[in-house]
This record gives sequence, C-alpha cells and structure tokens, in this order.
Amino acid sequence: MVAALLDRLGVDSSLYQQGDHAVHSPIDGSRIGTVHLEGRAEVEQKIARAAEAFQAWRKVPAPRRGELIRQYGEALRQYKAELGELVSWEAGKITQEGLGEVQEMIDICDFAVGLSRQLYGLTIASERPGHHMRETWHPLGVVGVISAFNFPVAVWSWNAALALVCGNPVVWKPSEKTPLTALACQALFERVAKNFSEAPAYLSQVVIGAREAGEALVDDPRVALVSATGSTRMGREVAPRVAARFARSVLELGGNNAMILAPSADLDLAVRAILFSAVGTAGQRCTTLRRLIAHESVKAEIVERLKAAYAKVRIGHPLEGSLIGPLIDKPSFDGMQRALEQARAEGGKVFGGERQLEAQFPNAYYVSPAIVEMPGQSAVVCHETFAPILYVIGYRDFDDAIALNNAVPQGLSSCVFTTDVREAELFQSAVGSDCGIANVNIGPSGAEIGGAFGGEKETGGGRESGSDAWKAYMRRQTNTVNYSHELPLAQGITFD
Ligand code: UN1
Repeated sequence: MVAALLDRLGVDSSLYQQGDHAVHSPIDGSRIGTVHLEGRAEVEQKIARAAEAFQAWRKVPAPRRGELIRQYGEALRQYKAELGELVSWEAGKITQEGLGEVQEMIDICDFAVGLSRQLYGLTIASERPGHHMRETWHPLGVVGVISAFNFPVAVWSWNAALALVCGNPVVWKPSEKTPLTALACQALFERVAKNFSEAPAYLSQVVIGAREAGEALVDDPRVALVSATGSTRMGREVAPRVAARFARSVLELGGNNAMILAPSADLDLAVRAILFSAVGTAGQRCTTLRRLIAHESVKAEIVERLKAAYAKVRIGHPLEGSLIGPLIDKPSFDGMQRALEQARAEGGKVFGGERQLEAQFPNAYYVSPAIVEMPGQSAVVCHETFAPILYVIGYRDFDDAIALNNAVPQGLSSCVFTTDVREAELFQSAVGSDCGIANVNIGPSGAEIGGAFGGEKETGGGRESGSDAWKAYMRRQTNTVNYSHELPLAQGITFD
C-alpha cells in the first residue's frame, strides 16, 4: 500500500527499502519502510552542494523562481490524493487532515508565486540634495529546515516555498518518524526541477537523520538560516548555537493554547470549535486547544455538552472515516497517561483518556480524548502534553481570564468566544492575549497560510508562512545613491 503510493509519487525504492532505521505506521504499527540515517559528513556534503546551488539560483529573476514554485504547486495538485494518503499512513492523520495538509502546501505555493513578483523594498526620503535612498532585499543563502512529525509536509513547504522564491536553496531534515513523506515531496520537486532549465542541481535536498544530522545543519557556517519546528527543549538547544555563529533562526516551538469562553458566547459554535481544535489531529497540533477557560456561569453546561460530543467521536483507522486517528507512538501515549496521572494528583477530575482498540491494533496507540476539570491552572496545565487532553478551568472576571491565558510559558495561539465586542477587542489589544495568534469566535488551530504563523515566549518568536514572514529569508540592504555633482555629508558635517 505505502510502497505503491511512494512509487506513484516517484520515490526510488532504494531510498526506503534499505538502511538501518525502520519506519512504522502509527495506524497499525506495521513497518512501512527502512531508511538510512545520514551522519554529519553526509549532511555537510549536502550543505556544500546547496551552497553551490545558491551561487546560481540567486541570479535567477525572482518571478522565474516563482514559476518553479508555481509548477511545484501544480504537481502537488496532481498528486494531492497520493501525498495526502501517505501523510495519513506515516503521521496517522485522518483523510480530511492529510488532504488538508497538502492543500496547505498548495496554498503557500500560490502565495509564494505572487510574492515572487513583489519582494518589495522601500524608497526613503534622503536629507541630502541629489541623493536617493532605498531598501532592497537579496537572497540570504542556504536555508536549513528542521520539521516535526505532526505536520510532516506543510511546515517544510511554508519554508521551502518562501526560501526558494527568495533565492535560497533548502536542506530539509524531517522528523525521523516521518521520512517517507519528505522523500515524496523531494521526488515531486525533482520531477519539476529537472525540466526547469534555470534550476541548479541540489536546489532542494532532504537529509534523513537523527540528532547528529540536525546538529550538522545547526552548526554549519554555510547555513544562513535555520528554521526549526519542534519542542521547546529542542529550540533551547538550537537557538544559542545558531546565534553563536550569528546566523538566523526561525523557531516554532511549543504551544499551550487556550480558549476563553465568555458568558455571552454562542455555545453551539464553541462546542464545534472545541471539538475540532482539541480533538482534531488527536491533539497533536502545535495549535491544539489545551486549555478551556470558561466563565463560571457556562462552565458546567459546556463540560456536559463536550462530554456528550466526545462520547460520539469516532476513533479508529484514520483512512476509514474516523475523526480521531492514533497517537504517533508509545512514548506519546505514555506521556499522555503520565499527564493524566499528574492532573489527578493536582486535583483534576478526568473524563476519557483511555487506550482504545487495543485488541484490533496491539501495536498502535488510539485513545479517547480527555477532558479534565481542574481546580486551577496547576503545573500540569502549564506544560504542553502533545496529546488530546483538554483542561477546563473556571473564571469570574474577564481580566482574570486574560491573565490565565497569559500565565503559561508558551505563547502560540489563543482565542475568545464572546459576542461582547468589548471583550473581543480587549482580548486582541495590547493588554489582551500575549500570543502570536489571537482569534475571536474561532478555535486556536487551523490557521490560514496568509497570516504570519508563530508565537511568543517559549514558542520561540519566529514567524513563518504569510504576511511579511518572507523577510526572514532575505537579507536587507540599504542603498544611498548620489546623483549630484556635490558630496554633502549627512548630519550636516563639513569635512574640508
Ligand atoms: C503545527 O502544528 O506545527 O494552524 C502547525 C494550524 C495549521 C498549522 C499547524 N495550519 O493548525
């Protein structure tokens, strides 16, 4: 099944039938491939090739670079079903979410194509007669991308589509849990690039490896930007190492996203939003809803309604019409159980969270999503557990709700459900949510690619995807041109 998909996507079988690292599907634990893990020397060789590709690619006009991405987007449209299904097999996403992830890739390609005819700089008023100032944006260099298992293809594409139109080659290290989808993206890319005469060899490369491979990317002076998605623990190691060599990083790390549910909220809407954002992707999005901060007047009702809705959610094989697929692996399941234990110890009332379908899938980890009523925002609630656990806490005063929203170390996404315009605006004001994303009457997950994506505090501060996130992938240059016959100095200095 997986081999047939990889074949259709153009992946050479030698890449997933040899090697020392087995890849298992979270759907049933079956082995779906074996890959070779690359070491430092192999990564360094790929970086050297990328550095060479940069010399040529930076000279190609940006709209032509955009044309390559347009064609890549077309290839993604053509192979959306296959790639989406492969995402399901390798990451355990349900059909809709596997396809949605490929759609997110297509969307960022479209965005990048438009961007390739923009990449605007400024013209700036000069204080000197006969002078002209402007700001231009130039290609930056090799971009290293480190991505996580949970968005195995979309997050790479956010980075790659922008990096490539900005004139940079890309070296991608996907999670060791999801190398096959990366090989498929790369095969599609190579198919398009091979017929694109201006594209140099090694414009996009994949590195399959573990920690050592990631470190090689992080430490190599030829890598101008490291864009890393993953845990805060990983970011804490990456950020200082990249900074120590004065390179750039874009970090997208942990989230601990909340919804404030106000008394005026449309509860029907809220139930649906909570279901998608807390239960979708089996709670394994960085934007997953993890904390529900509900006004005391609606808390009991929302918990009852959620329990009823949770009880009806179909759990099972993600390609067979379920809404919740498996967790990625056993450590993830164990982490969830530990968090629930800790929540109980901290006074939580736990509903759900048990292993499911063990007889049918002894080597896979399906769970019922959990709702945990907590007496307050205790330690376990402040920690991101990458599983479907929704902690519910009460509030009385809206300012306290905002304070609770902000009182965790992470700062990715947040939302408020209210029909009170004052609350909605306050939540998005300077004294409101401290997160990179703050929504009104929609959940914290499922962002469109048009906005900048990322967050503050332990989330790492990076921005990817839309808006002006492209600027991280280029170097800015200020130009002053003297078209006069004099040489006036700035600040009125005379130097005669
Ligand atoms: C992630 O989980 O790393 O906003 C990215 C969302 C998706 C991206 C999630 N568009 O939920």
